[in-house]
This record gives sequence, C-alpha cells and structure tokens, in this order.
Amino acid sequence: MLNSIISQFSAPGTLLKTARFGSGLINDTYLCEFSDSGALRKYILQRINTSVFTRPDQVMENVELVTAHIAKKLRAEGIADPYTVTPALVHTRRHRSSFRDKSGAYWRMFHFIESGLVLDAVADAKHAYEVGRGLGRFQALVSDLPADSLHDTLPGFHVTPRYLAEFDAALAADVKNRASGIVAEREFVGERRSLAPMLTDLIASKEIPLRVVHNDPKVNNVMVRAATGEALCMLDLDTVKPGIVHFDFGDCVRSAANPAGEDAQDLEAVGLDLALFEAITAGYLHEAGGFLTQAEIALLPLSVKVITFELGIRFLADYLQGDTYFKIKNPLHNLHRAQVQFKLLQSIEATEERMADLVAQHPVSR
Ligand code: GN1
Ligand code: MG
Repeated sequence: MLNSIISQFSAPGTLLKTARFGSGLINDTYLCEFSDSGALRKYILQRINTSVFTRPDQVMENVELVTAHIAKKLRAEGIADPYTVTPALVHTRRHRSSFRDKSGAYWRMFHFIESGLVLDAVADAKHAYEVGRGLGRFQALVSDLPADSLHDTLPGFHVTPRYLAEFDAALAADVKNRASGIVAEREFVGERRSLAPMLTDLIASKEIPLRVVHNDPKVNNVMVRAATGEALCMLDLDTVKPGIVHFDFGDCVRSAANPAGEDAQDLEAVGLDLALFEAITAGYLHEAGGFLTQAEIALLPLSVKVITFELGIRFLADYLQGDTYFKIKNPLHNLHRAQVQFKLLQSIEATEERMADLVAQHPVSR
C-alpha cells in the first residue's frame, strides 16, 4: 500500500524501506529510504489528517506558497540548495504537490533534511535560545507574504473562547461518562475562564497587527543543525496563516520553557523555567525585535498564559469527547496532557511578573 503511494512521487532510485517517523499528534509521518546509484537518499512521506484539515487542497496550496517563498529568499541570501535546510516538496510524477489515493487520503513528500535534528523537549538554555530564534527568523522570512495570499486552513484555530465553548459542550454531552472523574480540572478551568478572550480581544481592538505566523511552533517543530545546535528551520507548515505573533510566542514558550515536556511522567517536574524563558525571548527578539511594535512586545508574556490554558482545555475536551482529535498512546493520555498544561499554567501564574520584567528590560535593536 505505502509502496504504491511512494511510487507516485518523483523520488529517484529504488525504495529500500519505510518506517513510522516523528511524534506529531495530527498527521501520519513516514521516513522513506531510497538507494540512488549507490547513494542513500531519504524522504519524508506524510498523510494529511483530513478529519482535522478538511481542505487538504488548501493546506497544500499554502505549503507550496510558503516553502517556495522561503526557498526564494534563502537563494537570494546565497544558499544554493535551500531544500537541504528548509522543508521542500517532492512533486508527484504528474507534477502535483500531493497525491490523492483511492480512499480519498492526501499524501505529500518532502526532502529529508540530513543536517537537521528535532527534540521533543528542550535540552538546555542554548537550545531554548535557538528555538526562539528559529521562530523569529521564520516570522521574518514570511513577513512580506501578503496575508490574503494564504487560505485559512483551520478556521477558529487559536480562538480560545471557541475552545472553551467546545469544552463546555463536551462536558455537557459527556459522551464517555468521564466528566465525574475530572472534578479538580473542571474547577481549575472554571477559575480561569476570563483568560480565554484575552488574545482574541486584542485582535478585535486592532491593538496589534495581523501577520503571517506559524501557529504551531512547539519544540519539535523547530529544526536545529545537528552539528552546531543552531536553528535551521521551522517544520510542520500546515497551520501557517494570518494570526498574531502571540499565538506563536505563547506556544513556543509553553513548549520550550517546560524542560519536563508535554508528556512529563512526573507532574511535579513540570513548570516554567525562567532561564529558559529568558533564552527563548532573547533568541526570538534577536530576529523579530526589528519588526515588532512595542505593544506586541509588551503583550508577549500574556500570550504564554493564554496559549497554555488553551492547549490544556483542548486536551481535556478531547478526553471528554473520546479522543477523536489528538493521537493517544493510552486511554488517559489526553487527561494527563491537560494536567501537564494546567500544572505549567500554575507555574506561569507564579512567575508572570518576572517574565514581564525580563521582556520589558530586554534590549531590542531596530
Ligand atoms: C498538534 O501536529 P503537531 O503535533 O505539531 C496541534 C497543536 C498542538 C500540539 C500539541 C493542527 O501539533 O495545535 O499545540 O499538537 N496541531 C493542530 O502537541 O491541532
Ligand atoms: Mg502540526
């Protein structure tokens, strides 16, 4: 089955093997190894999750546009083979960006970035700096893409009040009879409902501008150079669309400033590490400081709270709904993931003033 799909793509050589790859929670990813005149070549094959992305054709148009735009800019910077350092599509033999199989599933192939490395949790402050820098550099690279040139591939993504409403509905429906087992978590959410509209209100008030943003910059979506640890590129471009930089910064920090990771077994180990926060912020502002407004910078710490809350209620709602959105490895996985985000949120609440001071004191070169 996989072999016949792979044969649709114009990858040269003979297929040696395929294996599941990576740890994304949405799409299915495979590593494909080919032998091409004796040389080993690797490619990434992905099936787009069409219950999440209901318009895969539009996802692919966005991915084509963004990858081509970044490649063009890198070439202008003197990088001769951009596909060795940034995601680039391998087209099908019919020159399409994806292949739709008989069942209606959409597949696409990327060049494998040999020099790159991704980690599921942050390693140290240097890694945190590079994760922040990779995000800032990405935003800078796409900053001249007109926002209306991109489709909204996931309407309502990062509209926190919508996730809260979905959580309420899931609680009321309680299709899996799980509501009675999450009393503490329900109380936790109930005490923080006012967080939900904070970022969307900023958009509505036009206090901060819409820009093209990544929307999913967690640690393992930022590739670093294996040899040096320097940020190389952002992966997982399906959610790139107009938004506010706070969706990105908030998500990046909730992921990269918690050394215990999203799947931490020991809840006590979960928390925001201020030194890592400082490193992410420094890396991010090094690249993005030049184009951000002062209002955008001042509101960065708030985003960490809101996006962490948002992901917590998304995991918890999925648990209540019977785990239909995020891939799980055990029946309590989404509940545990929600508990990790809520524990992280508590520690963010305890350090938010210090986070705000660090951002306010950070020099920004323009
Ligand atoms: C999903 O696809 P992946 O694993 O990079 C999710 C993000 C969450 C993340 C949590 C389209 O990202 O919003 O923050 O899981 N992506 C989508 O790990 O919902
Ligand atoms: Mg993703």
